Amino acid sequence: MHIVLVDTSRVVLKMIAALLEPNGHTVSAFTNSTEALDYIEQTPTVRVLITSLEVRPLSGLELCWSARLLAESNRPLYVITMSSARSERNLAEALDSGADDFIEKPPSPEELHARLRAADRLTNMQSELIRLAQTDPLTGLLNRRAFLSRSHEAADRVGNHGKMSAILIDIDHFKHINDEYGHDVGDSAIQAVARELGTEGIVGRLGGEEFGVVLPHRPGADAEILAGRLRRGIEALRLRGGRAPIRVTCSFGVSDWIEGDTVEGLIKRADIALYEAKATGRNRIVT
Ligand code: GH3
Ligand code: MG
Ligand code: MG
Ligand code: MG
Repeated sequence: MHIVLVDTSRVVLKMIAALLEPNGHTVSAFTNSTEALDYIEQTPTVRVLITSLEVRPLSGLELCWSARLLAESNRPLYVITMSSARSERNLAEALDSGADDFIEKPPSPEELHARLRAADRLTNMQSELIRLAQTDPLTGLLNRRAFLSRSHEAADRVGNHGKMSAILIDIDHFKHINDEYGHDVGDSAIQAVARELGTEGIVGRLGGEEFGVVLPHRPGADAEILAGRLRRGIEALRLRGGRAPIRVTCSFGVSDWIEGDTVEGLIKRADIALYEAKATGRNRIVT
């Protein structure tokens, strides 16, 4: 596991790293707690934070608390605090500040390894739960909630004056596919369209046979080009399930980020454009 280790003493850091590294762990050691927090924020592979309570400039408890807030935005992070003065109060304060565990300094190798095995079990389970909560099981794409949440995060980075665009995609006459060939063929049509959407931008299944793509930092013109490519790719699909190969087409609504925009506004405008694409004949793109 990738472990961030924080202590004011380089000797202590070296000693603990020497216990961890032979067991295959990657250790990033810090004497400064603010630098450690920045590193954790920028490094999604970090699974475990081990920090002394006596660190600076953020105290160990403040570091715990801040790391816990980062972890709430959908990443598993196991926090272990360390103190040479083990008192009931230290222990309770650490746990109340968001720590998962508390060890005495210096830790015994057996205890440290056992606690890290617990961390490994727990963070693996958390990762799996996070993955399940974000994924649409039929297509493997982001589900609606995760799609919107990623889009909001992207919009925060894009800001008021930046570029961003969206595409909404809906399969044409999908009821006909279900009615004519059955629900299983309908499902495989949804899967085939989902595969065709690829991985450019934030891609999600928003509902039954409706999908969304958000392109952070890219103008509507780029979204239009991508939509054109997707439209042609989907049109060229030939699905099995009937006597003859089954064709499928989609309609597309494209929208562009405007000053003071919100994700809701962006998607609403793409939805209006999509509605127009349906009304004017389907298998087309409206911007
Ligand atoms: P339009 O061109 O106007 O979009 O026509 P449509 O037939 O696609 O219309 P609509 O969006 O109303 O129909 C969607 C249908 O998709 C209704 C629903 O029964 C079906 N559906 C929704 N989710 C699933 C799914 O997971 N699998 C299958 N096979 N069908 C689904
Ligand atoms: Mg519809
Ligand atoms: Mg449809
Ligand atoms: Mg629909």
